[in-house]
Amino acid sequence: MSVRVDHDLVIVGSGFSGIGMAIAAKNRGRDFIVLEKSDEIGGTWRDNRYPGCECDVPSHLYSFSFELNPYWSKAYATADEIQDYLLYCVEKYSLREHIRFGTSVERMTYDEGLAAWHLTVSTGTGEVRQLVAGAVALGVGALHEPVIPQLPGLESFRGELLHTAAWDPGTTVVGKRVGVVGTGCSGVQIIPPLAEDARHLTVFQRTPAWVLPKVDPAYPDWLIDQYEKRPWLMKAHRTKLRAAGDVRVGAFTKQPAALKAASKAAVAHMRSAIKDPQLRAKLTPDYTMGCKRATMSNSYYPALAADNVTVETSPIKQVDAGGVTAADGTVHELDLLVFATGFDVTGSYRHLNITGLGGHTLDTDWADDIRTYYGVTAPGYPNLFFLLGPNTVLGHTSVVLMIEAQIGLISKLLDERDERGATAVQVRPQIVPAHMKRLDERSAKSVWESGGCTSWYLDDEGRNRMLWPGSVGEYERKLSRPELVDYEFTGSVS
Ligand code: N01
Repeated sequence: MSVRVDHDLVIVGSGFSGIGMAIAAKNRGRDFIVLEKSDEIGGTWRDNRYPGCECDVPSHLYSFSFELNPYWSKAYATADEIQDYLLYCVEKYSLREHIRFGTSVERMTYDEGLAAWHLTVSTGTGEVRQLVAGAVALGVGALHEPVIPQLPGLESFRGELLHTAAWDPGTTVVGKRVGVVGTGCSGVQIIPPLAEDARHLTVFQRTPAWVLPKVDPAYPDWLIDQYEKRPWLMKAHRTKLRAAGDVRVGAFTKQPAALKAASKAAVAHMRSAIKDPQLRAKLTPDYTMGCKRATMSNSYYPALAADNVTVETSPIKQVDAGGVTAADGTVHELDLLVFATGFDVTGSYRHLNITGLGGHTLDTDWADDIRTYYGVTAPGYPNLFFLLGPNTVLGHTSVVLMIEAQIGLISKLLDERDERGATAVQVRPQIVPAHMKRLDERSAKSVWESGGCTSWYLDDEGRNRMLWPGSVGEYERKLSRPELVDYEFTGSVS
């Protein structure tokens, strides 16, 4: 029995990456579908619905360049507003008919003879199906698989447990004793609203965050009107935001000294809200700003200074039915324990069980080190593309810019493959080690590797495997004019 390709392109995930890729595929007339394991689109912005969830990238830059939105209500959009924007894009480009909701990829295996991917997918009803795809674009994201640390005794806790990325919208904290573990970006955002309503809030802090003031004005109606009537004005605003954001990368990659002024501003910000010197000492970071993603909030420090809030810096020793005991013996009785403890950043790929050329699995190939070419292709995995993959996340400006550059490259490579009458495209394996070496050399000088902290940016060996160590402009230039000799086009359409 001959096997046939079901779809030219299968896109996995319907967050910013998946939606952007789907729009490009539709515009180019490709036969494609989108597999989405949840029952709605949105990815990060569908899942992260915790109180206070916002984007710390300016709204007018956190959108597709081809679909600017004059209606952003303020400088930094809330999760709800971003989700509404993505829903609008899905309707405008009639993508819904292409999306298979409740469909989870369990396994992906490359068939060299067919130059296509066999996907085993399961549906919400438990049905398991097979699909064959001429190419696969993974828009599954790094910040997707929530991590709950394995604290001793956690299973015995009788209160409620929640992770920020799986917030139950029906949850109320009014009158409750609440604990929050983690003070990264999610912790800094969720702590103020919880502190406002909870009877008592205990913040379990392992490492203090750098917190900058947030300048977040609402856009007045007259400006929204202007942006609607004169899109060039909105584009000019975006251009300014883009330039101001992208220039900051130098401070992270080359001149951490440039972060001194921002660090001073953050310390002054803390001092203005926190009068207790002991609390100040607990909240003062001992690593260079930017080593972990810096945060912005005007309500975080006032929340920590409130009478109903305790900052616990003694490590968590034990959880029992009634709450948490710290290593110094302090007992914190809790009704609700919230984990703002981040994500398993390579888990989203691991769970896809990807097998490429020669029966090699991505899991094994990446076990000692992750190797990609500009984060989009990986040697040994033809016709497979990563969106916002390794070494392409940003700490300084909008990742949507990176996603668009990647979509452009993927579209070009697939068009080139088809125009040549080839059946497969993959990066030449021999050029990848030199590319990774260059990335390593640049990352070694960065604040992420040398700033005196650990973070999800680094692998177990302390190598940056998440962030792009350059400007968006540089990345766009590399991807928009790809060296086609860097890729192998093989097979022929019979
Ligand atoms: O996760 P994180 P996040 N005991 O991994 C602590 C994006 N984001 O969800 O620093 C005690 O950064 C851990 O402590 P330590 C953004 O890119 C963006 O906050 O490891 N504590 C840390 O404090 C961000 O970088 C927005 O010592 C434990 C925290 O949990 C990324 O998502 C908003 C612990 C985890 O911080 C992830 O942010 C929100 C333990 N056993 C998120 N285990 C925007 O605005 C972990 N921690 C765009």
